[in-house]
Amino acid sequence: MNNKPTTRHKKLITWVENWARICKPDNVYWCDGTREEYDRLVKEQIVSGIATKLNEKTRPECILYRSDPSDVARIENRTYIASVKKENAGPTNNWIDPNELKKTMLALYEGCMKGRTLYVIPFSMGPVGSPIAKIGIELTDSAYVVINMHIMTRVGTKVLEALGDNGEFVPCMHSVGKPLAKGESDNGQWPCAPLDKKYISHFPETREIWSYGSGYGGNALLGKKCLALRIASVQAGDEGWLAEHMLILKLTNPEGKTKYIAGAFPSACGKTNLAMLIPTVPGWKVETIGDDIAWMKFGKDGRLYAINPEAGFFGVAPNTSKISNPNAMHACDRETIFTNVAMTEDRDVWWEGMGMDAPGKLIDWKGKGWEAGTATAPAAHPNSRFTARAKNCPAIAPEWEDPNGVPISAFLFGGRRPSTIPLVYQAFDWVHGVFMASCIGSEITAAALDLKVGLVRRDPMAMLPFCGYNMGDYFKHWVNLGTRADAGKLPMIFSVNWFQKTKDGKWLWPGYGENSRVLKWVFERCDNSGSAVKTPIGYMPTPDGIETKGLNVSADEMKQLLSVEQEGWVKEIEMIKEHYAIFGDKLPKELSDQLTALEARFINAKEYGK
Ligand code: O2Y
Ligand code: MN
Repeated sequence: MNNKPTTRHKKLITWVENWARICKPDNVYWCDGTREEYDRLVKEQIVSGIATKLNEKTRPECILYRSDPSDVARIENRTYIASVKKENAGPTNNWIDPNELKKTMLALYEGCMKGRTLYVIPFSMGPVGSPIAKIGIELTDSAYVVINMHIMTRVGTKVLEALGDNGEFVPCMHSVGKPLAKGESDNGQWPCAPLDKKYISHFPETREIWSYGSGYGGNALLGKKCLALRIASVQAGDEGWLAEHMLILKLTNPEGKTKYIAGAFPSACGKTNLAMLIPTVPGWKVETIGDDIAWMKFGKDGRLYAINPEAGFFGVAPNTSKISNPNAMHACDRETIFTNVAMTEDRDVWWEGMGMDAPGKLIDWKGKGWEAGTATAPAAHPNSRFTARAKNCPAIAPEWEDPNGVPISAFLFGGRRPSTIPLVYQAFDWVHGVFMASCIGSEITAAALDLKVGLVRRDPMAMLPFCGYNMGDYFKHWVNLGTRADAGKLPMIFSVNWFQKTKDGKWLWPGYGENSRVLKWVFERCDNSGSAVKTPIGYMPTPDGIETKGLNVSADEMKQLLSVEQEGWVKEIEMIKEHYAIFGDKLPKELSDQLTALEARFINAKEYGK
């Protein structure tokens, strides 16, 4: 057992000792990040009954967990930005006074690890030693968290070596919030606290994360949403870089020329699919750098360089199939942790939208028998996940771990918009692009059982749940970055929308691999070759700008996909005014000027896109 500190970093040792005194674990274990450690923890979890070993022939080195039904997703209404001043959390975050929150949480943490081991996880977000990477230390009483962190980040001794005796780290405190009495065990049950005791808390001034009561995903794997987005966005704002909810892909044209594109889309808009896309346009190739988060800094050449701070994918299983995303399917062929999917009789995995019927009787995500035809609920939870190693993805780019990152040529911003927003258009310039990004979002559908059906839930830069400070200040940070850089070297900014529908509710655009047609135009615009026409909303492809050979979309449908409808945009402008109103005087003047200019362009315009 590594129960002695494997570092001489005094501040770190004292911090761990302090938490051990509060939480009173039976043991303290310093993770070394080795494969042997991973295998041992997996074995222990299988023996204890909390994890199930899957079929070694069909799913080598794969295991399955079933979580508690109260602990199945990120919980935004229990997620807090506890800045000293409420104004600094801004109108889009849950705020609590940090002293009050710490008092409440310290009472919960008191003795919370009795009967358990406190694992110390040194991890690096980004390749160890990269000038863009950051180190975090997560304390947790969950072995599930340790093995997931092994896949999602770089863990262990090499990180402590990079930290040295007094390096900087982000302290990340986590407990499942379920102490064990003497002789008690979890008995194969997922440990967590009730919903009203769950807290996912961020202290931006001290760059601390405290999480209590949930063992699931973004609530517990603290490197991902908590560190790499909420805390890192604060650091990026202070230090002049970007921590964004973006995929990064590498696009290669038939001549072998490559460009790197980053894209921000709200959760559940197909980011993982786009990052791993297989183009339908002959000769073009997409490779993956990352599927969820991008950290970007300016290089010496004035261009913006991005790294993927993660080392794996925490992907949604339902609707992932050999058709929608063969690369993701292959990434979870082996060495994968599945959470809340269904299990087949021969101990393989199954989920809705996997591309084949359920093979016979299943065990559903709640551990109960399930049969197609008689079942009344899905076999896999809609937010069930695979934790897969990036290196096992066939589409991973050879340079995905380049410590210096890759130079970004374009940013894509998108959401689910059944009308008004065209398939693709390009910003006139940086500030106009920031304006576009600040307005993205998805239309609220009847399925969400929301009273505001038809309205747009805005998700600026897809960062609504992840921006660790006042979003008005975050907008200003984006505007300012443009003034610090040579305009010609900044990424070009594009809006994309794969989700337009016909009047009778059918998708207008096939999506998936066909999105490569849009990527091709984006590539060509960045290469000064794609043809475009100026409209009130931005530059749009000319009728022949998008490659349509082999595409099963009619000329009329293409016209609709690429039209600017005056009526829809007049409504859109009114909705943007409402959206902007919540930021009060924190809304940068540059962005309100953009809105005024957009409105003026429509007033001056006679007819567009008809
Ligand atoms: O529900 C969770 O805890 C995971 S959320 C998530 C996971 C991977 C990538 N993105 C997200 C997200 O919500 O954006
Ligand atoms: Mn995400």
